[in-house]
Amino acid sequence: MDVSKPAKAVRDVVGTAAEKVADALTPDVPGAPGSAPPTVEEPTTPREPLPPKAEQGAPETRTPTGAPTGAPTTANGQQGAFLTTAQGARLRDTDHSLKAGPRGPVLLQDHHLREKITHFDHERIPERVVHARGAGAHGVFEAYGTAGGVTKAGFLAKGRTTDVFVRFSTVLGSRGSADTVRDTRGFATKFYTDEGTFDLVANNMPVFFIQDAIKFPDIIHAGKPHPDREIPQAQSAHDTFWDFVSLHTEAQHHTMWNMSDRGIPRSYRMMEGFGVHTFRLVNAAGETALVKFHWKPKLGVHSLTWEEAQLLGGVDPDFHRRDLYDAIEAGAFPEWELGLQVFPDTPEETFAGIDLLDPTKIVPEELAPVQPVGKLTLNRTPTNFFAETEQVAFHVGHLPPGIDVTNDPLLQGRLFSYVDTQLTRLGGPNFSQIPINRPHAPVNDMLRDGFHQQAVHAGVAPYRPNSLDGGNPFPAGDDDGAFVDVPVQVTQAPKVRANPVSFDDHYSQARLFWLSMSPVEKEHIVRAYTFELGKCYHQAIRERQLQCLANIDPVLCAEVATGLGLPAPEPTVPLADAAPSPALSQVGGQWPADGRTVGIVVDPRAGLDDVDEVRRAVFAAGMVPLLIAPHGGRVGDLPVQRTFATGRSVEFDVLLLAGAPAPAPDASPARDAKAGAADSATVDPRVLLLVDECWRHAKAIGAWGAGVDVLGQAWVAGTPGVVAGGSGAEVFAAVQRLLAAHRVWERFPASVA
Ligand code: HDE
Repeated sequence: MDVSKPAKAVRDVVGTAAEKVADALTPDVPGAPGSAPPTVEEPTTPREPLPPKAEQGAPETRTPTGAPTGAPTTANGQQGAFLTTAQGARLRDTDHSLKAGPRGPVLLQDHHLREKITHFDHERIPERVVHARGAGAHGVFEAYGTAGGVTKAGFLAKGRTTDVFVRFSTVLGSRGSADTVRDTRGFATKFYTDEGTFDLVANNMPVFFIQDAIKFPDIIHAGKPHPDREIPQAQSAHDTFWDFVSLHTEAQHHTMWNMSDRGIPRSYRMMEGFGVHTFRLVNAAGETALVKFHWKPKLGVHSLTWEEAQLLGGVDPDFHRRDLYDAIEAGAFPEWELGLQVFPDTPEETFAGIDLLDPTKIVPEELAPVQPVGKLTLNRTPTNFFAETEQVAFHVGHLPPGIDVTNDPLLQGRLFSYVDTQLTRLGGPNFSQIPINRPHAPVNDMLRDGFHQQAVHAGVAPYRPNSLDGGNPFPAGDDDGAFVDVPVQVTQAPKVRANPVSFDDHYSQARLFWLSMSPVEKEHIVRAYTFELGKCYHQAIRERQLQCLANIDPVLCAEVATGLGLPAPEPTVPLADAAPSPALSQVGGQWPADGRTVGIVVDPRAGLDDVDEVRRAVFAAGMVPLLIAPHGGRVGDLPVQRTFATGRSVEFDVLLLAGAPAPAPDASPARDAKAGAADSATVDPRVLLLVDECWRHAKAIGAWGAGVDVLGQAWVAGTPGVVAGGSGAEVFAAVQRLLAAHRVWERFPASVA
């Protein structure tokens, strides 16, 4: 019988490297599951549970009321070598129901069967109504001590370190939706301070769609899938979203951020974070200041290209989650600086004419610099996604002494919403006793009973005042670190459903953002609006949004109108006289490349000496090399991570070509549609596709040796950001320099100034 080409290739690999197969699977890049390599045979000798993976962290083992237990974090995990019931009785068999004879029926008395099925039936909890799709990690925050002048919060005192858990998220999609959709990202941080937990529940954009929380259900209903067909998932490119934001023009500033590259981050590690609202800080002397919180990523702010984001939605819907966890596992710990913009606490609550209570406005950093107050490092992945990332419960009202809220009407509504939603999502009022939510400060709250109560409260008097429990708990005074409700003066005014007049300006800062963009970023904004509005069915909605764009900028409006085939309207309001804020642009700098991914195409027939050296150089530079070869297993002594069939350019930040591999045995459209018309090619067409995609996504490409021929065949030789010749190490060094700018922007000159 004829052996097909791909089957033969597999046999060849297995045949030539049979003795190495188990070894070939040994992980040397991040991402392999399990803390020990599995054996081919099923293990049958009883042993204790394996330890967690080296990079995994878990909530500290505190009691439900915040006391340290000293137990290892594995104490919260499964115990013992043997399978048991939930009551700890050892079980002999979990594969067969208890039956009246081998042919049944099944007996109702089978407790193990019923327990197993019943528990499984209840494994799901309601997903978050927004921010359902997310990924969390453990870390530590170290304070610089520079905030002492404005706040008495102890965790910001010099040198103080505080454990944190951070959850990143998208807003609109369901739990199983793709990571790379165009959307705002959540950036929620739980600081386990010894004065009580502080939750900084932030986003990667500094403004919001609405000025008043009462409209939150409206914007979310408009952004979620249409209620009749439940499509589209995790998208803003649809009629109801644009219907709302074009009628409700205070959303235009946030919408502009979403249409910019900020809406499609390259990585959670490469996002800024913003507390959005203005908060009020109080220092040890009782003086107050108004502040905005900022997270600044060490790696800079970077984005995907739109086509990458779309391809990743199919090729790797877990792209951001994988990137975060792989980076931590590789030791490339993500870092951010926490910074404050500080404003005087005046009765008007404005700064440079900007209303600090309006969450659709920023204060440009050029007017109020961001002052660093500490550093966040994420250094542990979760041990259990559900226990940690899914059950973590944030709340904007979780504040330590020294930080207080303002009257921002959006913030005020959030103060209600977050507990309310956890009651349903986490099944009752005791969610703060779930391990990931347990405070690292002593808890004595007089809250009692309720579903899933885990504390065993002693005493008889959970009320105040009491004498039966010796008066405990006592109110804390100023010297005991009590929380400070700042006694802000409330202005005498009639009770109204109305906004301050300053909230009526809906366009000036959208224009400020547009004018602050570099030409290439403007191109991306034009194409995002054109794509999204092009996906709407109704012309009336497109026309209405074009009118909003006309009120922001005539060039932007005209470019989008051209793409939609509609006339560009005239503005209906005078164009704002906005000064650009260069800090808003993400291009033009040089940044570290920690944890970036380097794809290396190899040809097993060619020499691999250079490849090994380059691979080591990539590791040494704190990046992750992925070898891409015609087949899996090994090439020479080197492990293959991707084949031409499984690899896709969107997984890599840069591409290196160490060879010009001939079409592999599976380079046939019948086996891999990407192979296209393989017959006439001398290089595997999937390699040419890798080059083509990397090129159009403005990624640096390097080639040496036979790899240089591939550049010619792909028609990219000699173009910007394509490095050829020299040794592998020299090529990698040149590509590394290009990567510092994130992309080779000059490859595509912009048409919008
Ligand atoms: Fe949220 N938001 N939000 N939000 N939000 C939630 O709380 C809400 C807003 C943000 O990883 C929910 O536990 C209202 C602004 C993040 O667990 C819910 C309003 C900002 C997360 C809720 C806002 C955020 C949430 C859903 C308008 C940036 C994910 C599940 C007043 C500063 C937290 C949950 C996580 C989650 C309500 C507006 C950030 C329903 C009513 C502005 C990062 O309570």
